Amino acid sequence: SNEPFDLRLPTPGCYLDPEKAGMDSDAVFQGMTAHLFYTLGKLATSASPHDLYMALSYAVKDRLMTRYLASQEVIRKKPQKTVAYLSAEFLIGPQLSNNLLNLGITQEAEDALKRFGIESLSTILEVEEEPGLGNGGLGRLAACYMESLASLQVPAVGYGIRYEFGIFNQLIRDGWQVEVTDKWLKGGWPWELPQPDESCFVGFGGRTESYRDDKGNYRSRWIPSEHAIGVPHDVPVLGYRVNTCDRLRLWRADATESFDFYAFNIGDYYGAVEEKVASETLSKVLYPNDGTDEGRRLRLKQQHFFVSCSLQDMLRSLEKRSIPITEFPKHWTVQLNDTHPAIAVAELMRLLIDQYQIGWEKAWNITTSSVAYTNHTLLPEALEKWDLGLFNDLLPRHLEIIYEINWRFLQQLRLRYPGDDKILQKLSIIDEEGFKSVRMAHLATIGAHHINGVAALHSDLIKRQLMPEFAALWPEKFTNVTNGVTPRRWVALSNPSLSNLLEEEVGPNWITNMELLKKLEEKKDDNNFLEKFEETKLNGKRKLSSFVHSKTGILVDPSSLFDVQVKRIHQYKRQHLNALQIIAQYLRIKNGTNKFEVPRTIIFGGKAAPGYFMAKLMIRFINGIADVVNSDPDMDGLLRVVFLPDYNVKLGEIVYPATDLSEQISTAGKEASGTGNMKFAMNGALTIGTLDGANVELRDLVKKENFFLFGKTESEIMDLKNNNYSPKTFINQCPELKEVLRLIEIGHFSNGDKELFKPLLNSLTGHDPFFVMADFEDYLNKQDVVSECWNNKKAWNKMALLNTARSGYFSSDRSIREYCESIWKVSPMPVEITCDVEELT
Ligand code: B1N
Repeated sequence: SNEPFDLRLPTPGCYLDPEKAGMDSDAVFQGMTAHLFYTLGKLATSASPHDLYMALSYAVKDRLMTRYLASQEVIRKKPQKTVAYLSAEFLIGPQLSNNLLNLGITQEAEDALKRFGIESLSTILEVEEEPGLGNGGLGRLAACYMESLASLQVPAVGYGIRYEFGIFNQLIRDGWQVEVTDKWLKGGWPWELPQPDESCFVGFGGRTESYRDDKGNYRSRWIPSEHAIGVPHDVPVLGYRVNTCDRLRLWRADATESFDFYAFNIGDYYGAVEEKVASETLSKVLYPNDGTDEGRRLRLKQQHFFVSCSLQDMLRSLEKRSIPITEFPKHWTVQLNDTHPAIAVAELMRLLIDQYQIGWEKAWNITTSSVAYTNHTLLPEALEKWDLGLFNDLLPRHLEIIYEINWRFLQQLRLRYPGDDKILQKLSIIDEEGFKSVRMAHLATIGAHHINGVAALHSDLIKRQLMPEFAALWPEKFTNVTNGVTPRRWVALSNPSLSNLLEEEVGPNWITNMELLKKLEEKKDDNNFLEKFEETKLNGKRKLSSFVHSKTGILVDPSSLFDVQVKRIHQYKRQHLNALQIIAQYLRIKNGTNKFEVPRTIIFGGKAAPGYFMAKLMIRFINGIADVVNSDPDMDGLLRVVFLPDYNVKLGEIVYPATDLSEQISTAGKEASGTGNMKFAMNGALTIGTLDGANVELRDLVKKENFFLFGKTESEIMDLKNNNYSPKTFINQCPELKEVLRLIEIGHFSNGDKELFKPLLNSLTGHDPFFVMADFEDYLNKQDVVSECWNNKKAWNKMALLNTARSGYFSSDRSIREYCESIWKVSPMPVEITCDVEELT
């Protein structure tokens, strides 16, 4: 049914018009046609959905370019402080839908697609592969922050790594997780701009030597034994309905020369190719650990690689504009997303001292006034420590610099705490116990002007537990910025029916001013409105139900309570606590002792680190329970359990709008913030949760009557720990828990296999490091309260509405404003665009 169309190109530059030109459906259609023909070599008549996705994406990318270039011009012409957000992970998710939304041409794109015989935009959006360049919350936070920076018109560059393989794809086979390589680049990824002429050299290994400079001073220089080249691949990050289009600059590692011709000539062909292969391995794959540090050599190489490229890039930007290097802090504010880029402290010192011949004191001043550090975890297994030998081997010059930083720091401490060797040992960058190592959190803390945690409780624990001595030394350095998420992706894009209702009620501005949602509180007793609100949720649940069916074959009832836990699988996040609770409910239904006839669909999603045995066993455990529950006719209409494979950003967009109950059940004190909790609340889910991370603030904001609280507090957990916690005591006090454990033990969820879940059972009944047994009964009781509430649908809807209405604080726009004001000292810089093409070229 394709009608003939003409192949004329759009007038070159027609989309430079600041208002509307190039943004109507006709122009989008013309752009697509041209890209199909010239970029993809396809005729419209034979274009596949993937071809149309590519063509539309290129046409949309074209429409970002004016804003992207104009945003760079603003900085060039009127130098302004720019945020450099350094992160080993950017979990940006699908790009097409977000760019259409931020440009304001979603409808136009849909109309253009109709002319290619495509009835709905969603069929094209579904084709997009997402770049999984992150593990979980930390990487997704970086993506939300880039979007908010652009939307707030703040000049910013995100610096990271262009991994060839991102986080693995997850399959479930016989209940187990199977990892499959993520080939996100295979169909071509239209959103990046390679900039080979802005490549950087990075050294590794070798040795240092001292020499005397012209003035007769002793200096050190580094003679690396290997090199890699970083080639920037830039992704434009457009703000919401503004001209600011910031940049995500991801470095790909290339070999210095594709062949070492000397080695080639003497006949060492394989030796010659070896270095090339080694350096290209650098940006090959993302480490799939969330919250554990493996201390692997290649990981340190990756970190130094992208940090060095990024700092060289910043310094070069000053040179290009003839700005003295000593003015670095006026032009760049460098944020370290956890310690993964913490080598920046040593690398910036090295570049300033060795490359730019700046003296130590001045260099240190420049470094410490530009660098700030965000801590994302207190878990000891996540705190990065590098073996001293490995570090020296890979970065000998950096180690010299770190020794000097440390020596000066320890001198300062000796003055303040005369004779106190303990404190020196404790705060030193070098850990002298056992295998000597470099503590990256200490390097970051000493080198930064601010250190922040990611939720109020977490920031408090950093000061009280993680680094009390540092906090006493520099109280003014320590601060909090509670995480946030972008309402553009997590409400406007993912939940169109809720967004329409919000717009009807409070106007369109809630998208950039989430506090306007407070106005919804007026509707909390308006039956008519509450029903409309419930209807938006039902729409989401229908969509998720059909997704669940298509992926797992399980039929779920959209009118049942959707109870969801999606996040990385981790013992501290306690998916097994949820699983045990399901078994208790199953037993009650079997015994006819269930108090409430509440149909529930319990949904899990999340990946386990490939080397994390317990987490993988938890997945197997959930699937074992799902098999038994879903195949038992007694459970029909009452209980369903689903493990959704391959949880990622794209799937999150389907899950958040469809959730009634959000599970945020980590052991108090362990989850630094959590950000899924925020996405759920915005979309009108109620939370069952502990007083952990940002849950604490969420409960304060939505008010305690609209939050299902359970569990021990952080200080109660500490007390248990300090008083020989014994899970057995809790098991013995709770007959239902005993029954649950017995059922697992006899192999009821493993086809009679009594060995399969033994490690899990032994952990829970032995040490129970995450206090699952201690919190079980309270959790189970609170789940009863949840069911009771569900039976009063009106009361439930009111609570849900109040969650949405009061969640505005968790917009990443608020977080970014706080970073700008209290840490970065940067202000917005609007970007004007004129029609004058000449001015831009
Ligand atoms: O960072 C998120 C928080 O909301 C979460 O609570 C926190 O767990 C998460 C090593 C990490 N902390 N640490 C990591 C990721 C990868 C890696 O290799 C550690 N992720 C978090 C955003 O603040």
